[in-house]
Amino acid sequence: MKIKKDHMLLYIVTDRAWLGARQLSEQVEDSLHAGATMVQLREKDMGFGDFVKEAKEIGALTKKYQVPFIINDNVDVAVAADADGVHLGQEDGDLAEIRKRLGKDKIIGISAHNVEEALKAQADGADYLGVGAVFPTDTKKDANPLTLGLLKSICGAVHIPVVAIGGITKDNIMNLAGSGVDGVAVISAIFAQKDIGKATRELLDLSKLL
Ligand code: TZP
Ligand code: MG
Repeated sequence: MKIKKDHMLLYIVTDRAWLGARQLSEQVEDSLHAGATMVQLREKDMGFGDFVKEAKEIGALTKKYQVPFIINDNVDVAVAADADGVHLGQEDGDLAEIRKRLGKDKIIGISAHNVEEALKAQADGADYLGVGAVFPTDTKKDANPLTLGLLKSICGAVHIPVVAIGGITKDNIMNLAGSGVDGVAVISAIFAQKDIGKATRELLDLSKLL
């Protein structure tokens, strides 16, 4: 699957922290049903076998809703589960090598925190950029906040799609208007919510106004 700017509108990134008695696949499907435009499976503490099994399960859902399915960090899991692509940080390996391994049809997203990283990722063949943290967040403890001015500079410097991430909620998303982002990537604003469908619809409607 090739990435389009519209896939960035509401990019949901999973987190098991707020599962309670529910299954992750149920939460993801609630959001897909309500219009989530892209899904990233993010597991920081899961063994390979379980990660692949879960990736196949979530991947089947994203196929049903025809949205891209991305694995955070783990290229081996993405290959084993035949995901649509991977999302990598600056320290997660050599983009050229990973591109060779995945092939040209898979999606590679890269986290960028300044114009230099953004331009390098684009030149090296990244399909989209994740840029943040645009607001303070408790979800990723080591995320450094970046100014809206810098976000705007990054968006202006590249032609590939850019998604903002970090602390985005329905109450602050409109502060991103005019920055040039193509959409928002969120964890807690979806997965920590009681009514995931409602949270998805609200954020998606606002994201379309950016
Ligand atoms: N990368 C930068 S901030 C962040 C990640 C993964 C966490 C986003 O989570 P939330 O709950 O949407 O702030
Ligand atoms: Mg990473």
